[in-house]
Amino acid sequence: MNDEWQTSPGGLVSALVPILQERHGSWVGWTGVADFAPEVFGHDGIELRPVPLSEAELDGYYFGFCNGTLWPLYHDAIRVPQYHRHWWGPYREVNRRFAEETARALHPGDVAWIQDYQLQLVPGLLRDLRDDVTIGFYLHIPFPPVELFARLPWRKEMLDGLLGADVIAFQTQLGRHNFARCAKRFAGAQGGTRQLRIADRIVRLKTAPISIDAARFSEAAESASVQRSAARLREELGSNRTVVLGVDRLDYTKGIDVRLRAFETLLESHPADDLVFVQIAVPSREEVGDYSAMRALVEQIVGRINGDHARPGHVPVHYLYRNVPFEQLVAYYAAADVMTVTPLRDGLNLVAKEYVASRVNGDGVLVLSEFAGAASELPSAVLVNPHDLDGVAASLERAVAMPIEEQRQRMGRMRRQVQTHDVFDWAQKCLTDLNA
Ligand code: ADQ
Repeated sequence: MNDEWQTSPGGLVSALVPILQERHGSWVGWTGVADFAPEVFGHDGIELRPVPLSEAELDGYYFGFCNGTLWPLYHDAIRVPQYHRHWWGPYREVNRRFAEETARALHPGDVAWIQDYQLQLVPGLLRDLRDDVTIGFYLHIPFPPVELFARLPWRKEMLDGLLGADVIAFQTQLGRHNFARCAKRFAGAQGGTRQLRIADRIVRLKTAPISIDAARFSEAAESASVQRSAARLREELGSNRTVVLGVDRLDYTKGIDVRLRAFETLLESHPADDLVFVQIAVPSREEVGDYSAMRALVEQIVGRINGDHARPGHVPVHYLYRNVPFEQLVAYYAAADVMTVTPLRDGLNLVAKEYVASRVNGDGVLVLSEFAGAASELPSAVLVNPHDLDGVAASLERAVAMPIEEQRQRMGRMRRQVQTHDVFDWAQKCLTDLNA
């Protein structure tokens, strides 16, 4: 069985695996398959502790409470969050199961580090089971402002869960401040935005924006095979055209519709022969209604733009609805003159950093939403308000026309930031905070 396990791709796993290997740590998680509960086993020098989820729990807990309640609420309620008691029950139950499995893995004095919005009750539940360990929590998505969080019927329970941690870390200062306000307003915490007192305990709050394995992207971008693929892509897309790229999970928070509309506006004043847009969208949470609606909208806009502007041999928008392998993704980053990252709200957004890390020639323009956490680290991007369509179109126009010297100056600053603050640096900082 073990031979069939594969390590998930992505920065979080590559940063945590070496740390867990070095410390002989355990990874507590779901297998990704409903009703499948293998025993604890070792893989790649790490103890893996699967937590089972039934098909019904997957519906109520994951698609329901996590992605129908918390995800929209925490992303500025840009879709209406649903509050169902029959989703809250499974959320509590699954969190309890994770806390129990984690408690079994821990020795006195150990550190437990809990990741993300699906497990916000675990710190409190775990503390009830084990008061001899240090507990950290990291939130990968935004923490909403008090007037939105106030709507959650289980707001007090959620905060009590989080406040079971010794350290809670956020992508941005805004998230940390929002949380501190909510904890004081609804959970009886006292203190400031860096430290809260709750009963007789201190909870420390940190800002620690996550990052990527920047060297892996740069090395791939420099490799002969990726350079060949990038050159071929440029050839196929039209060597004289400016290539504009978007890469996202197909999620309504990502503003894929916004950038397509902005591109459409641009085509009104530019010959379609000069520009080409490539949107790569990885299928995501298709079981949730708001996601299938967003997919339909994106496909409608792509169809409209191509219907209006295509001619034989030239299609203005190339739309790929699929997962793209790593080397090919880097080839797209390397081939794109302009990268568009326009979420209406995003915890951080790794794609922005991946593009920057892949621009080994030092040119290229990043158009980045002010509402992505990454914006606070990358002020040299062309920052846009994704709610202002004319503004996004004007910024896209500016990006397409940006002189090479300006591109290099901006990209140079962004590359230095991403290279010196990679995901290994992030993990080290978080663990140092936890051990302090
Ligand atoms: P996500 O919402 O998934 O992450 P993001 O940070 O952009 O968003 O990460 C997406 C990842 O998926 C990137 O590594 C990207 O390369 C990959 N990806 C996207 N489309 C792809 C495709 N078509 N083919 C292959 N790979 C693709 C959540 C939060 C973010 C936060 C991260 C990390 O919503 O705000 O930055 O966690 O904390």
